[in-house]
Amino acid sequence: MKINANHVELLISAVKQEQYPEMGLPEVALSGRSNVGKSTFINSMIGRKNMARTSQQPGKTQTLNFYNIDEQLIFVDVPGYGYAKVSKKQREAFGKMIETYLTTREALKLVIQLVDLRHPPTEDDILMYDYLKHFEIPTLIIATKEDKVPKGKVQKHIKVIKETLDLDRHDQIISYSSLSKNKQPLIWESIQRAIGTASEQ
Ligand SMILES: Nc1nc2c(ncn2[C@@H]2O[C@H](COP(=O)(O)OP(=O)(O)OP(=O)(O)O)[C@@H](O)[C@H]2O)c(=O)[nH]1
Ligand SMILES: [Mg+2]
Repeated sequence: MKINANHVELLISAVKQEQYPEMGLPEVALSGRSNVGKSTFINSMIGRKNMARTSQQPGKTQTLNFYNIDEQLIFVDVPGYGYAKVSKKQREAFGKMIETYLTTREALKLVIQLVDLRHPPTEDDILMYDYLKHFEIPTLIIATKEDKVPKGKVQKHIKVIKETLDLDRHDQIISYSSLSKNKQPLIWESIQRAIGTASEQ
């Protein structure tokens, strides 16, 4: 199976379970702090500039956005956490929406947890990662914005992230830049491995 993202469409922006698409495709969801680059990551992986809406301001993505990729998988873009300007009420609503999706969705095969390569993971990043592990959700860590870290320091930053998250030995971590798109084949490989069983049925 080769994913070349020739055919990409937004299936739905969902806020509740009844709206999730029922196409029987495996799903890969993005998770991470607001503004870490989740929507940009999706665009870079599918080679589109503005399929998933991005912004320099945090709090851009406010719904669960399901993108059909070549009828082979669905990328689910998710609102970020840790954005102070969102009201308490809205934060709770986002939290509930994401929690429902993560804990009930059978089609979910992988969560791509984005962290910022420049900084140690935040308290929220640690909570999120622990949450994913508690529910035994397969996770791929992408340490993004690699283009902003000097080459010689990348490994050191990766080590800090591994240690701060107390990374499970089964979980892979890949540093990445949505600008340079290096290591994209490695990430596709990892995604394909995660959705493999489902796509072979
Ligand atoms: N230099 C650099 N900038 C990036 C990279 N990835 C994302 N950005 C920038 O980071 C900002 C936020 O990106 P988004 O993709 O909108 O972030 P998000 O995680 O979807 O944010 P929310 O929707 O608010 O949760 C934008 O200005 C992007 O251009 C990267 O790899 N390198
Ligand atoms: Mg977004």
